[in-house]
Amino acid sequence: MNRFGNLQGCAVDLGGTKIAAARFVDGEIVRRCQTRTEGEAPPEVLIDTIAGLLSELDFTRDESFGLAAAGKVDAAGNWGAVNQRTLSKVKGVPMRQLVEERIGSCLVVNDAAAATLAEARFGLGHDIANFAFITVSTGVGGGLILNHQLHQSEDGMAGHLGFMSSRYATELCGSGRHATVESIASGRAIEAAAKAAGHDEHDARAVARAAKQGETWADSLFETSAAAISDLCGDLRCLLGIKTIALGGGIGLSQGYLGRVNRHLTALPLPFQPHVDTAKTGIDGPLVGALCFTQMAHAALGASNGG
Ligand code: BMX
Repeated sequence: MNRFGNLQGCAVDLGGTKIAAARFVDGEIVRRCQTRTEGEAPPEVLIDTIAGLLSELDFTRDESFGLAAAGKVDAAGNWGAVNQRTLSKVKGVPMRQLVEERIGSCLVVNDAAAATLAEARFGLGHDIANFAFITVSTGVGGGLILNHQLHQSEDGMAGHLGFMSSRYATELCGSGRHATVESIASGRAIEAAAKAAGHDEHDARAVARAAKQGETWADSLFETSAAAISDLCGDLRCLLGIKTIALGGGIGLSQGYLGRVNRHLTALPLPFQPHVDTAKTGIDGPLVGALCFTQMAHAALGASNGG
């Protein structure tokens, strides 16, 4: 059995830091390319970047593709950044329509929701009725599987776990809310805290290296990030009875981060401790999930047409 079942076609993952594209053949990624996300770019430039990546994969208009994007995606495929500091010109964008005009047929889904689908089908959430995915990356995102279904809301806000409140946070978040999990635990938050501590040449990877080399200021930033994520896991346990949570994203998957989260979790009373492990679909989760989402939509359409 191939790693990702029978997935076939192209997928794009537009995250806060990078835009990645991949071509799947019979459940395996056979080609991939990526570029940096220009956070200040207008939507049409971001769409052009997507078009450029897909052309590197010899995508043709008669194909359709799956697009996972950071931001909220409503039922009509309109796309808007919740954290305006990450994608500052993405507001109420008719993304599905613009992409179809510029590139070809595509379905759009939030990137963390896509990774949730991927993990439910090929990873930690397989065959589990109630499951959550949390990405710790540029932001903190998430997705919920409730009764074996991806939980979605009309406006695309459902699953935005990074905008829950955190007792470790005090700052104004890019979402406009104060003291969110994202504002203390995300890659951007770690970078901002490093800068505030006088280490302004450190991105999150550099902070991780410093922590590994025993720098206590860097270690404490990751410790606080992990503590906020472990609180979020405890919240999901008592809010939705979720017992299994997958952790993804560049920071969530980084060496030692899961151990930090689980150490904080063991400080909670047992009923608040879900099982937390790293996402088996890894950094490819959003790409895999974008195609899963597209496959599910086409199957549902076929069924409703009596196909
Ligand atoms: C933010 C939000 C989510 C996204 C999450 C992870 C924006 C632009 N992003 O919470 O929609 O899923 O970050 O995004 O509002 P990533 O770029 O870190 O993968």
